[in-house]
Amino acid sequence: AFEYAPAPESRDIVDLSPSYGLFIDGEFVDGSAASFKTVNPATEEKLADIAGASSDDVDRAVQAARKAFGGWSALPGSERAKYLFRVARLIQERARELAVLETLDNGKPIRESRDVDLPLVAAHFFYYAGWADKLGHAGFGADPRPLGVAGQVIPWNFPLLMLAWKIAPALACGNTVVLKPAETTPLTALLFAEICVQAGLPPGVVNIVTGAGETGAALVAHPDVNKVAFTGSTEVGRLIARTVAGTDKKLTLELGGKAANIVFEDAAIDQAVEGIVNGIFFNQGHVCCAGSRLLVQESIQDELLTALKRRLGTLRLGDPLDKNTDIGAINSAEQLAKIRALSEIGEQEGAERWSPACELPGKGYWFPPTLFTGVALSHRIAREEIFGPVLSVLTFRTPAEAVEKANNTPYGLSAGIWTEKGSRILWMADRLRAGVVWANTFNRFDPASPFGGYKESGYGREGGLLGLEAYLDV
Ligand code: TXE
Repeated sequence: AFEYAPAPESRDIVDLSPSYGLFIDGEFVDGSAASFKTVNPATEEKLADIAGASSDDVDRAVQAARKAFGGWSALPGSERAKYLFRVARLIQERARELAVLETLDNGKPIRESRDVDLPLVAAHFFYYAGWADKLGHAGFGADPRPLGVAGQVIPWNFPLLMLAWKIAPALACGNTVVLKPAETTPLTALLFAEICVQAGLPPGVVNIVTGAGETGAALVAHPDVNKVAFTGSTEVGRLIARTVAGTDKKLTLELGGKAANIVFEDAAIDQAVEGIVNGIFFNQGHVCCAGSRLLVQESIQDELLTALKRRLGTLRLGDPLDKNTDIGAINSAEQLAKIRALSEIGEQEGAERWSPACELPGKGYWFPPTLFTGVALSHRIAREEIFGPVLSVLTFRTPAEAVEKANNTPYGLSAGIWTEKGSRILWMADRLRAGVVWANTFNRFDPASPFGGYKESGYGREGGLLGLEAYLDV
């Protein structure tokens, strides 16, 4: 029963349909709310029309997931694992197609979707497939139980990877899922639905409803949803927490960040420069754990900034489908407006703005790599999430001052430390209020490693063993 058909041949070129339906109970169906279009942010050209899910459609999807829950949760874990391994292999087989589609819909460089997003997406399905028959040995008691129907709402910065973070552990634990992708990046979730069909996943185990915030709100509020998982803005996270309060739904929230990337005078400077660039310019800075504040020790400020500016001058911005591109398009006009507005505020507040000479394409949404120096902790560009390719530089003198400044933010998602001193790494990591602390690296992910924030960055963990706990009654 678990033999799968070979992947279709020559699917390197994406064959886009003019329109896409909702995926409910194993089938693509029409939506009853207004359809909307998804565009290529690098060209502003329409890619496809997408069905809009009304609250009735959300209800149908939740009912399909409820109906499927009995059978799916009753399957032995080893059988659920077979389906998940199969999904993982199909993702690998169709990785090029998925990567091209992700880049078209999101604007991220193909080098990233091909070499980072897609391998991690497959890795999450493999990792959680491996747990499906070992849940009794995961430290949660002999017989942990799935929660039921999971309602999952995800953002546009890593459309397929956020889907994997949410769907893989949910299914491994025996839950069924209704997922709402972001309205600007629905395409890879819909291709994933096709992969679920190809993998023979029983109807109703995975359902995808497309639409804007109202669709997400209807899903989160649905009385038959047992677990809500959200990644997105702190503002919407708060709304969702209010909706879920007073119900028996479990909730995990993964929200914004304002991470400090801390460089000490004894750091290997060239390596630190690469880490800073990766920290803030990876995915155009549309990363919740982006190293958006550079904290540099005062004694090396000039040396580091000179090296960093030289490096920024070599970054190539342009066509996301070009394999040589480092910086792609900003995902939407709204996000571009937010980045522009906060950058203007940075100048008004007195920080000094710098970008390398860089020609922006005439069409599409673009923002050059940007550096702000002379930034004070009180400046908005040092406190608010810009979610774009903009780095705010601050300085410190002592490790204690670095800790104080790094923690001086409402967020607490991640931090980075660059030093050759092992003891200092441990001393700092103990004191940084961040869910993830990287040392001499940045933006490094692994499905076995739990990820999530402190403070206004949210609660709950995704990834690793703790990522299972979020989908189980233990
Ligand atoms: O987020 P929203 P937006 C931050 C980042 C960015 C800002 C705004 O700073 O500039 O948020 O981005 C759905 N009930 N992050 O407006 O609105 C929405 O349809 C239920 C950080 O895109 O939070 C989408 O699917 N769902 C972040 C998802 O929520 C609702 C990633 C996220 O959209 C809803 C993205 C509602 N009332 C943005 N309203 C991160 N942590 O990585 C909207 N949605």
